[in-house]
Amino acid sequence: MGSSVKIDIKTLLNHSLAEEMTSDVSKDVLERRVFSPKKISVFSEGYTSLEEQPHYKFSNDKEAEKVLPDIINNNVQKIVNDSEKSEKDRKYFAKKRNIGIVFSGGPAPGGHNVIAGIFDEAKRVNPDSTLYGFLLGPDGIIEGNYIEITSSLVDAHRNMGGFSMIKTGRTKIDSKGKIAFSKRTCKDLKLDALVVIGGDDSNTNAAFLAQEFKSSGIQVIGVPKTIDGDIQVRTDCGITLCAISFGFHTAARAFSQNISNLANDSSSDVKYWHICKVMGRVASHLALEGALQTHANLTFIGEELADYVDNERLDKALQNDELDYTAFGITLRHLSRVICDAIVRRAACGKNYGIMILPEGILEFINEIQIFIIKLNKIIADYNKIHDTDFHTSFSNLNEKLDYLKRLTIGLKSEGDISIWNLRDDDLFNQLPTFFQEGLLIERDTHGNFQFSQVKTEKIIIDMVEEYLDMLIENGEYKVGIEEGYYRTTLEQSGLDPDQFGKVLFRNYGNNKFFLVKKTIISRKTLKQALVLEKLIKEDENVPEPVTLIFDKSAPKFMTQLHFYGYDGRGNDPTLFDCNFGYNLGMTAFSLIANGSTGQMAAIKNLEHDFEKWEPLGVPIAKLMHLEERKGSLALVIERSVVDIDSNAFRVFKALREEWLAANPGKDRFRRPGPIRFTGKSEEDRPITLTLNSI
Ligand code: FBP
Repeated sequence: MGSSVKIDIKTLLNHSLAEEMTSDVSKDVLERRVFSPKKISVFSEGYTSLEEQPHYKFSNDKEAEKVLPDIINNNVQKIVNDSEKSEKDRKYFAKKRNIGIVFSGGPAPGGHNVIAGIFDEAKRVNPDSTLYGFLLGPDGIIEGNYIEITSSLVDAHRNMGGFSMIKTGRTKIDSKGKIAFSKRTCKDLKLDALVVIGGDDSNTNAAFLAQEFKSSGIQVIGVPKTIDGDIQVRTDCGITLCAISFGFHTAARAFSQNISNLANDSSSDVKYWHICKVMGRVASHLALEGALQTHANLTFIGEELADYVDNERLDKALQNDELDYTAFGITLRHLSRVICDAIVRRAACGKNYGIMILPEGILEFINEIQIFIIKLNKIIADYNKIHDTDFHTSFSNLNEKLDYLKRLTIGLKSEGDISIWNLRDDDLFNQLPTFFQEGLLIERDTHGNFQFSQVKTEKIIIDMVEEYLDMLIENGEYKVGIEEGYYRTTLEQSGLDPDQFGKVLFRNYGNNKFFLVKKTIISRKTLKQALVLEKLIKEDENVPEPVTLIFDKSAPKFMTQLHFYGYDGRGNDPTLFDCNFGYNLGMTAFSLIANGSTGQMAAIKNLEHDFEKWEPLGVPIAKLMHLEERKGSLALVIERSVVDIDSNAFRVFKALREEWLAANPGKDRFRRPGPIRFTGKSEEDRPITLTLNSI
């Protein structure tokens, strides 16, 4: 720095440039806050009404009919502009209201815009209305912990990611006590309506609250939120009423940008396989969208694996007039073989690197693991039911848990336990690595879901891959292909005859662009033996350096980098699609409230088309419910949508995946989706999956 005078720190910090550069609020945030999302035309002014749409049919679940009698007969309702509203209806529409809002479950980009949409409509219609935000999720309702949502609070969060305005939580309002406390909070606040912004489980909860609150006149409206994309609404005859939940697009774009950056790095440094686990709980929608966005070399879609049939095994059994049930569904071992095959094929073309996408819920579709998950769910649920304590409290460490499982197999169980855990289960379970046993025994979430995000799925799979690749190295099958031109120049520069050595070194010399070292040459020692045998060198001579160099380059190292994409995408600021989607869902929720609905979920039809075609709807939550295993017993929940392997999006992926694997001498086919852009024309309109499915 020489003799230059240092500016004192106080003056430096007070300098306008330093203040601007160190402000918590970046220019992007400022731009986001003032951006106005588009409004569906019905919301532009005046009043809306609801048009019943009984032609959209759903088959009711018998249990839902029994426990949700007051909302099970709701129809789909279309929100329309209504300038002819009667005076009485106008008064009801515009009455002063108190509305409570709660986030439930994991954050999803676009959530703040749902609140902004409700706020703007509620205040436009009646500036005296008040919005309350329950803090930290459903706990805020139970415990009466809330804040008033003011315009300055809303303005600070417009078009911003996260749920930080009022925060979120995963508590389920499922007991009589919790429902009573919630009712008391809502009554104390004189709420007219409660809006639950959540996933399938939270909207399930919203339906139960709608039923419970009906007699008190408190309306309950759900809003479909989740990055997982597994809340989709289709009628019995397959008409799509809501193609996706908000947050999915942003998370998928955020993951994809990171994954495509890795593709850039990996194809430059050519030494790593990047293993990218992406969130999505059970469904593989995010993995599929990620594949379409990035053209990663290898992507697995859990839903496809579930349908896998090992035909070889099946045929073999059929020859003896037997049916081999183990041929249906994929095993971990088989999955690892499929992965190895792709790695070996790419390496043969000189590409010992690549990008692999694994959905976080892939294990759910692997038979042997799914059986463990189901059995352990049941064992834990039974234990909790029989004993007056919680399984995870009683057995705080893995050894105690394993010990309990062992006791189930040898009859030391307490009276009443059902031994679905047999010796074979115990043996197989004990063969799993400790971290994976711990993962499978992890506590289920409040809704009884297996917590996939906490299991190192990618590690268990890659460990098996590494083990098998070692075998393939041993028997000479896994080799890095040597490019013909490079080989020739390397040898010719040292005065060696490429043809003479090529025939001895390679198994496909002369008829390929990439040469593969013979399977028998697996070490420098076996290399020398081959050259001596073919009299290219003498026993006491060294292998020529260029030949050793070529051999070393052909010997693969399988180096991986493991990544987990989840929380980062969940917290991303929303794409334009999610800004618009969230905001219009908020206005839809308000319209449903102002027109007297309850037990409905705000939805938008035609998301897969241009914005001009978007249609706001209310969808009856009770009609979307069915019985499902949760915590070892059947519970009424909203059915999750998983990837449809007959959909256009999946079929396009399937048709192109061989090209994207690029196990050929050509170029990789990576796609650069680019960063999420808030302004500018390059930001896409909607998820690729939706666009393809609309064709
Ligand atoms: P929601 O279903 O609540 O939207 O949460 C989605 C999700 O991000 C899943 O993709 C993931 O498996 C899970 O949440 C992670 O949960 P947690 O926040 O408890 O770690």
